[in-house]
Amino acid sequence: MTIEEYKQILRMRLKPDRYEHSLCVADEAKRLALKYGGDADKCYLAGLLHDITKNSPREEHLQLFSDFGIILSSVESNAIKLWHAMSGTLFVEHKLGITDKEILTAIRYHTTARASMTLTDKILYLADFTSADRDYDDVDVMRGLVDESLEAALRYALSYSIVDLINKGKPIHPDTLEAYNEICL
Ligand code: DGI
Ligand code: FE
Ligand code: FE
Repeated sequence: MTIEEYKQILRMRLKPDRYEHSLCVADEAKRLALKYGGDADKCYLAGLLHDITKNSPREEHLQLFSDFGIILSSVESNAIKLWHAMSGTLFVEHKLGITDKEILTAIRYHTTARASMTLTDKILYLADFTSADRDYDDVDVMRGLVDESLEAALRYALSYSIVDLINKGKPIHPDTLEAYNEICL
């Protein structure tokens, strides 16, 4: 499939603002790959497709989980915002036929992060924070950090996310905690 064909599928599946976000994350992931010696094409494609099931109804996520044998943990069952990282990976692998493990794991962990992230995992996770469409309190700090060091940006982004989740009284996924702990050790 060509990039244009992937974009066509995204335009059908996503709301206009989410489609624009996907294009911005793809551009940012490519920029970071070129800056940090990653694979620019893979990072671009992972960025383009990372939120492909973000606007899907709950039935579509649940159908993908049941078709491909995914059992949700209690934290996952109760945090619907985590679903699109798992269902998106299944969609990209099984419906779009993408087999590249770098792309698949980057999409899989783009929301929670995880311990032992690959360069592509880190680039996608951070591009989702620093893409041109993003606007939140610390976005300028994040954009500064991501151009200094991926590790420093990762530490800041994970701390920011965990504090935000705690302030909202939400459960923290173990993968997020493992990513954070690894950086602190
Ligand atoms: O899909 P995006 O909006 O571009 O960004 P994302 O995939 O990083 O999703 C962000 C959302 O996911 C945000 O509302 C917080 C939520 N989230 C991220 N990590 C965790 C989490 N929610 C819970 N409950 N636990 C987590 O560890
Ligand atoms: Fe996402
Ligand atoms: Fe995103």
